Amino acid sequence: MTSHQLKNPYGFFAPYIPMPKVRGFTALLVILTKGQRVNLEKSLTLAMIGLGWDVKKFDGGMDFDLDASAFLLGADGKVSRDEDFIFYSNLKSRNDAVIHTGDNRTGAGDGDDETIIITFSKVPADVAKIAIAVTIYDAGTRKQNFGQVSNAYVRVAKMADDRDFSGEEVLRFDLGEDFSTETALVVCEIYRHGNDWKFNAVGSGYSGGLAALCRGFGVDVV
Ligand SMILES: [Ca+2]
Repeated sequence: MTSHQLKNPYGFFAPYIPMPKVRGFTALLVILTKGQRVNLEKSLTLAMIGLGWDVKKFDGGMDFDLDASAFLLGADGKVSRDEDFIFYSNLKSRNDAVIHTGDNRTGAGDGDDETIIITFSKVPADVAKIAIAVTIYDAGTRKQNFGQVSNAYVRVAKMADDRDFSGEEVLRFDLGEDFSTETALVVCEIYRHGNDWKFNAVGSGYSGGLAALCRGFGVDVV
């Protein structure tokens, strides 16, 4: 099957890429590039945000622990309370709208390393945007950065229920190799647009790790 241009359900022209058959079936998904924004279809009521990465060879000798997190932001781009920062020590948001399924300490193995589940109907009305980030745990002490990380991606899959971790993949954004000394990445944003939700493939790197991101999003950092 060759890649070809078709009008897809998201309303823009993008190549349809067949999923690898190793997943058990062949489906169609939309591959995004940095900065691209697309509508999430209304039938996507329960979404799994899967984040994955590999670590290049390096001689630090220490474990490389990347952490996914989600910031539930108001219209001003800040959290309205610290509990709206979802990460390895605060796995569930208000109303269970956003759930982090748990910390992976090594990133070993294939497939998603950490996942976040969003139930759109449960997202509180004062949340305008959900920013999804990946940061490097203890990057300063371990002298680690995203220049040592490869194959980072985020993908969105449609879940039939909250145990469906093999649902249909609808979006994927590969972040490429554009990073060097950064220790935090805002991978994507999922935001309200009228009565719909949209996905923005952000892919922006920052220094200062998770603490700097927290300060930027208005979370009190001890
Ligand atoms: Ca982790």
